[in-house]
Amino acid sequence: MNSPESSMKQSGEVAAARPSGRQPVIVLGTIGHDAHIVGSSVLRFAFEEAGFRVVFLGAVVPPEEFISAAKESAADAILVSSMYGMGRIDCADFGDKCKEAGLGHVKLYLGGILVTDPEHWPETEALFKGYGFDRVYPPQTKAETAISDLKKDLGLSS
Ligand code: B12
Repeated sequence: MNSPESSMKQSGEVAAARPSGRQPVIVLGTIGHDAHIVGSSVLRFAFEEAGFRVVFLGAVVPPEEFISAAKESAADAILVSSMYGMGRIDCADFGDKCKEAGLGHVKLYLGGILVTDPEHWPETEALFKGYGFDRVYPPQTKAETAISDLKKDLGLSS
């Protein structure tokens, strides 16, 4: 773990990479009735360490709560974790709900263990992209992968 000073330096670096100079904000949590909180917590600390402000909603979060938190915090991205296999139900139309709430510009990322049945990954990815997610990650994805992707998507990477 870095010292608070080095975290502040990193957060300053990420913010300085933006024309606005504003620290990028993500909303993060585990959707629906899903109680698995460990993966989200790992992501939380990794994103904070990388200089993002994280609005951490914890586990058992209804889709509407992600959306209201993103509006309140003027979030750049919403990161949804789904571990218990009910992702199809919890995530259906998430993108449409975000657009209806005026959040069409917000990046939507989804990861975890999304389906219970052993489908081929490209089918699973296509299914959830159809629900409006910009990026969909297979099980065991490392936080670093999503951090690197989000920096790219927000135009922050060097
Ligand atoms: C611990 C655990 C529990 C604990 C959770 C405690 C808690 N509060 O967190 C308890 C005992 C409560 C539990 C309950 C259940 N569980 Co459980 N659980 C697990 C277990 C063993 C470990 C999960 C974990 O903490 N992993 C450690 C973290 C660090 O890893 P991670 O969660 O995978 O997250 C990483 C990546 O996946 C990724 N990631 C995750 N989300 C996202 C999101 C984004 C955007 C990105 C980029 C990356 C990302 O980043 C993280 C860091 O690298 C897994 C098995 C497993 N090996 O995964 C089963 C597992 C997830 N559980 C499972 C099931 C079925 C259940 C129950 C439904 C069982 C039941 N019948 O009651 C209930 C559901 C309860 C509920 N309402 O959610 C299944 C899910 C099957 C599926 N999806 O098809 C699993 C896979 C076990 C299995 N092999 O069957 N569980």
